Amino acid sequence: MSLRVHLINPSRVEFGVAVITPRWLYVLAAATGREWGDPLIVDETLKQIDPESIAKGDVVGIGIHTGNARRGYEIGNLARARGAWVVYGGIHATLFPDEVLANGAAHAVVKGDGDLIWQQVVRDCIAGQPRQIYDGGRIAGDRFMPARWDLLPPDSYMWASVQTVRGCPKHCSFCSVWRTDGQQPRSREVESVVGEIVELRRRGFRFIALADDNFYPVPLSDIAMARRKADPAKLNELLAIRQQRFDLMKMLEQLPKDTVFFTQITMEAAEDEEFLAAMRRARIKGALVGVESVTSEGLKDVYKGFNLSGEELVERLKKFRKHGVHVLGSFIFGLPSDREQTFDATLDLADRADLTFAQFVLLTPFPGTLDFEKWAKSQENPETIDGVPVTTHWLIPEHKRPKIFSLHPTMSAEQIRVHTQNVWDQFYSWRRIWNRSGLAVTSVKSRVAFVLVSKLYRQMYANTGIATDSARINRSAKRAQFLGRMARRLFMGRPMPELQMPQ
Ligand code: B12
Ligand code: SF4
Repeated sequence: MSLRVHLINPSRVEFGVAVITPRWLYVLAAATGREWGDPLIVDETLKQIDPESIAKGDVVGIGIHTGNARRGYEIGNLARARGAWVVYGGIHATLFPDEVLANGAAHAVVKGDGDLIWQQVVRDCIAGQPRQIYDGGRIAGDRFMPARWDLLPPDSYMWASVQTVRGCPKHCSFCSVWRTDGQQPRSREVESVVGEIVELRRRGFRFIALADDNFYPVPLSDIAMARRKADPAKLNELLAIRQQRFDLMKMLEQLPKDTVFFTQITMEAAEDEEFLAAMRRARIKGALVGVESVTSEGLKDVYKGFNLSGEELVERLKKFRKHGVHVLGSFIFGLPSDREQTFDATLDLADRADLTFAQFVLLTPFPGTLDFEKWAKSQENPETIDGVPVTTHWLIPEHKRPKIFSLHPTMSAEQIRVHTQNVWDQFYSWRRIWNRSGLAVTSVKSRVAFVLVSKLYRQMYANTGIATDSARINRSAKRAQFLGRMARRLFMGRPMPELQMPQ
């Protein structure tokens, strides 16, 4: 049999169905080209790989972020033992190429964007001469590859993901995006983005995640600043990016009325009525907003001074809802300024700010972030678990990995974990979900769907992420599998093979 290219998204937990398509798989599939046939795509969040599918001389591409790097390394070792060429890419490989070479049985590591360089890497492997390190760099927005959605497995995903802009001008301390993707927003061409969405709608996908770091990369305050500084070059650049956002939304507006979008955005967008109105017309009905903390001290902890706190925060979040944008509020627990009362205060705010969904994540020093650098420096003699220092926590077996890394000034790690679990439990209690469903949708059928999706979200992200015992994690994965199969049907639409590009 002739050699094949494999693209593998590692995961230790499999759900049978997944919420969002891992976009890199389908972008790299497009970047592979047709010379070696269609790549074999495996997303382990659906089903684990079959080692037998990998043969001697095949090229195996593995994409890793920090959370799944360890599973990725297992796959790499397995693939290499079967005689395949092993290549890694993704954010974690970009940050730690040497670690990947040492632990992942890698022949090669690709740093940065894979779109343009991947075909060369495959070719070098097949010629038996891969380089150890390739640098894909940060490519310009107009060179991003549209994904190969024709390779999607049937009945597996609820939402497809399309990226419209990469990079973020902010500099939050817990986030690596502005350092790896850069602070200069790189917008994709509008036609290319909409072309992909049209193809997905033809296939029956009507829920699309705009998988951007920040869908609102040019706040009005930055434009005002460029005006004040009388910097015409900067001003024109910002206005052009802003205009491109409006052009995109104008085209989305013309897509079939049952098409719905979800994105990630900073809360500054709520100050911009014109932008919110365009979002409503484009049917961008949901947005993940990084609230992070409900206190001004907490916001200072994470360098997010552009966020609001207290009552102003409630009003700002409500503004999204008034413009038809449902908010998934994202909160971080375990910040140095957090106290026991912060948990209840956060739950109370989430209730009062009309949030439709919320996630409560534990402060984790992800590499590539300012938090990580500060924390790693503070660990003179880091604790080790199974011989692995906590400063490389992602290499510790998942079930033994600490959930909290920094010593908190007033609370124990277990206290923070238990309080966080409790906030998830309360926010997603039957009573609260049912009440929220009445505000979010009207018909009984839609309310039932809302309840289902809320429970699914909780099972997938709370219990598998924060729980410490593997029995609870397995139970949650099983429940999520069941809910996921039911929920998927609600998300799909009637295929529209005849759908044309809007003008
Ligand atoms: C959309 C998104 C999500 C979505 C959808 C996830 C999904 N199924 O795709 C949701 C909201 C569910 C999500 C969840 C989480 N996410 Co997220 N997410 C993103 C986001 C914004 C975009 C990802 C994307 O689709 N990009 C588009 C594709 C095309 O780009 P790409 O993945 O970078 O791939 C390119 C290159 O990296 C490279 N490449 C990638 N893989 C490979 C493999 C090979 C072989 C090669 C050659 C090249 C290559 O080529 C690709 C094309 O250029 C990124 C930020 C970002 N800019 O990437 C964060 C990001 C990946 N997420 C992050 C995190 C932390 C999480 C969570 C842990 C958050 C949480 N606390 O719950 C969870 C984990 C979920 C999980 N278990 O995987 C971090 C990861 C940090 C890190 N060091 O690992 C990021 C970078 C954001 C951040 N703030 O720092 N996420
Ligand atoms: S958290 Fe969001 S706003 Fe902050 S740097 Fe990252 S992508 Fe930008």
